[in-house]
Amino acid sequence: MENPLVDILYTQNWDSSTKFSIKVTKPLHTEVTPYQRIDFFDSETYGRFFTLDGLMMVTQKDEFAYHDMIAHVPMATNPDIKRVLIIGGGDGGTSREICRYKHIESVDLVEIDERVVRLCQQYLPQTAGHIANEPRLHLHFEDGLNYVKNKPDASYDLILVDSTDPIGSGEGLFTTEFYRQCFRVLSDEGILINQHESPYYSFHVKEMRKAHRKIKDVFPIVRVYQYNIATYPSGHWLFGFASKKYDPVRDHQAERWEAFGLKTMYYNSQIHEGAFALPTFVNEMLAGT
Ligand code: AAT
Repeated sequence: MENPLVDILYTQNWDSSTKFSIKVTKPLHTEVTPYQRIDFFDSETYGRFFTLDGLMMVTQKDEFAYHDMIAHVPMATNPDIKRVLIIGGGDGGTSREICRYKHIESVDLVEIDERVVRLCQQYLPQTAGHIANEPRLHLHFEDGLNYVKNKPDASYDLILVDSTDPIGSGEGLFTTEFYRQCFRVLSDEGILINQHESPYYSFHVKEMRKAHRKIKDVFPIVRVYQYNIATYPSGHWLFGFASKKYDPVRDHQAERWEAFGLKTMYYNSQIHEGAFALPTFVNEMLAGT
C-alpha cells in the first residue's frame, strides 16, 4: 500500500457511465450477513466510511449533512415531539442528533441487521458512540414494516425512515402498505421523514417519483426538501416530509428551535426554509406524479 504506483480504490457506479472513487488507505473489515455485505474502509479526505452491498452509507466527513437534515427539520416544525421511531439508521447518526434534545422521551431504533449497529459501535464511534449509554434509546433488530404493523395506533410523534435505497431489504419501506401503517402509528400531530432519493440519475428519479406518489395517497401534507451530500450519487439528495397537521414552512418554529441552543454544522433556520425551495426541474418531476 505504500507503493506510489498503486492505488486501492473504493468505487461506486453512480450510473452506467459515471463512477465515484475514493482512495482507500486501509480496508478495515468485510463481513457478509444474512441481509447484506458490510465493508469498512479508511481514507484520507473522507475519513472512515462504510458501505452496504458496495453502496456508500456514511463517511466521517459528510454524515453531518444527512443526519442534520433528517433530524432537525421535523424537530423545528414541531418542537414538542417526544416519542420517535427510527427505521434503519443502524450507524446511529440519526439517533445521535435526536437524542441531543433533552425533552425527547424515547427513541425506538428498528434496524434489520444487528451487525450494522455492532460494527458501527466498533469502527464508527462518531455516529454510534452514544448507543451503549443512552437510556432513552431502545434497539429492535427486525424489519421496519413488520415492526410498525405490530404497534398500537398513535404510538409516535415522529417517524424517521433512515433506510437503504429501494432495492433488497429496504424495498418494503417504499410501499403504500408501509406508509399506511406509519400514518396509523403516528399521533394527530405526527410527521414522517423518508428517503426521496436523488433527482439526478434516472434510477433514483424513478424511485423518487414512485415513493412520492404513494405518500401523497396517504398523508394530507406532503413536501420535499433538498440537501447536499458529497458522497451520495450526484451530491444532490432529497427527503420527503409527510405530515398530518404541520406544514414545515408555514409552521416553522425557528425561535423555539434556536432556544434549544444546539450547535449544528449543516442545519440552521435559513436552511430549513430554503431547503423546501426546489429547482424547477425537481418541481416538474414531482408535479408529474
Ligand atoms: N444514516 C445513513 C445510513 C443509512 S443505512 C440504512 C440502514 O437501513 C442499514 O443499516 C440497513 O441495514 C437498514 N435497513 C434496510 N432495510 C431495512 C428494513 N426493512 N428494516 C429496518 N432496517 C433496514 C441510510 C443510507 C441511505 C443511502 C442513500 N443513498
